[in-house]
Amino acid sequence: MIDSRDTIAAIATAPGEAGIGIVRISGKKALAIADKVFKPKNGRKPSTFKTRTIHYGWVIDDEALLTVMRSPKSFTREDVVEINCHGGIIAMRRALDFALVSGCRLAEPGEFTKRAFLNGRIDLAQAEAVLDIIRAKTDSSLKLGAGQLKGFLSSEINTLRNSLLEALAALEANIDFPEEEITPADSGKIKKRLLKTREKLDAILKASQRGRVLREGIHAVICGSPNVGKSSLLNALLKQERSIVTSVAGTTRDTIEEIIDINGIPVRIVDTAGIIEPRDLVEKKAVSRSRRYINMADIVILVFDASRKLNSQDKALILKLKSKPVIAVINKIDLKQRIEKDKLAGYFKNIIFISARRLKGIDLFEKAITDFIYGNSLIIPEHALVSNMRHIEALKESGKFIDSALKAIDKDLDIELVSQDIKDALGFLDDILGKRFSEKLLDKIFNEFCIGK
Ligand SMILES: Nc1nc2c(ncn2[C@@H]2O[C@H](COP(=O)(O)OP(=O)(O)O)[C@@H](O)[C@H]2O)c(=O)[nH]1
Ligand SMILES: [Mg+2]
Repeated sequence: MIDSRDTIAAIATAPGEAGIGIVRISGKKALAIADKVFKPKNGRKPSTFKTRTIHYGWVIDDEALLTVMRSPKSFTREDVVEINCHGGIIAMRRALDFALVSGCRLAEPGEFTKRAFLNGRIDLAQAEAVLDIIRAKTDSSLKLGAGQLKGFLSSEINTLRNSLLEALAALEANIDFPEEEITPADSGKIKKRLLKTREKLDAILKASQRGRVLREGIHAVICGSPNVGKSSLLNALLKQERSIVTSVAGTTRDTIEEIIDINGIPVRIVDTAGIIEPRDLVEKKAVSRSRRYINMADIVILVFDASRKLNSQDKALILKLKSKPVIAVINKIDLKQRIEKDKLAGYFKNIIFISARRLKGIDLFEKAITDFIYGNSLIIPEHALVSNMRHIEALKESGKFIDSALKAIDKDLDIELVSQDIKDALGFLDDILGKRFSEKLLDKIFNEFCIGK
């Protein structure tokens, strides 16, 4: 086990060449280490510096700035110093090594954030939000993470908790009575409270689908016969050339994956080779890979060429993809149209007409994706959505125990039993906030972080 009271250090910025790089040190000895590592121009000792001040000086012979943040007003609530030095790998490594030999150890992944949690500055959902913010791929995903870090989600969970705590208090007021039965008046009150909590919990869970989409994105795969314009469509979406676009059939021999931002949704989009009958080993591999992507995909984008009649490959693809959610895209509408639209309309609800080359209809295509994901569901502000699978599972479990408590009341069961159900429901809400946690859970969460965060 790691001694959480020792002092830790790490490079907090991304490796590589950059204007500046930051070495972060946190713990009781942070200022004593700064005394050894940092030579301020004014000749004073960093341990005499006021909190939240910044100072010019040197680390060995490199110019640097030192920021001092004393406990408890720091990210970890411990004494923290940050050394801004030049961003080169060697410059940063040297500053870090100097700190390490001066009496601290290298931080574990996510350990600064873990300390912020263990020292009570943020709850567990907020700590998880830090990682979501770092990983956010779109503006909306960022808003989601930022809202969670600010505590919007935590405050929703706390509302649920308080509501359950009230029900519990009302229930336990009955325990002193000899019959150990709930008075009818109280029983009505407690039921009402539990039902209201259940309702609110359901609303949060319902909106979580959108939260998950924003946090994790969706998987889309582009299929279609060779030469219909699959790569051109991906490029039109990327608005930059990425995969090779050419008029030779079967150029995209393998798959290409990109993450694109479609109205705030991170869409992982794979451009497949579009081969049905492989001619060689390379194509065979490409076909089996496409099949895997198709199985995994939330949505398939099936592209057709407007300028020709449906061929056997198109038809084979239509049959193969019948059971998947498909957006059919008819491309090359800038050319004379020969495709049998009526036939396609019999297969697909969603047909979008575009010209990937002329960048026509791309916005309609993007709207089709957004509609597919959100349907007509109400748009709830990003900042209050549940997006993390761990939170969703805990909410579901909590809901089960609320249901069980309600049933127990209806059946006039012992107060103890009802009370235990409510306590279990509370326990799962506590899991979300980290009021209750295991070492194993913390390891799982923080091991996903990088060192220095
Ligand atoms: N006229 C026209 N040609 C297009 C359009 N989209 C793609 N093409 C052309 O069709 C050919 C095949 O495109 P590509 O994207 O490589 O098809 P893929 O095999 O399905 O990936 C290329 O010559 C493209 O320039 C379009 O909207 N209009
Ligand atoms: Mg292609």
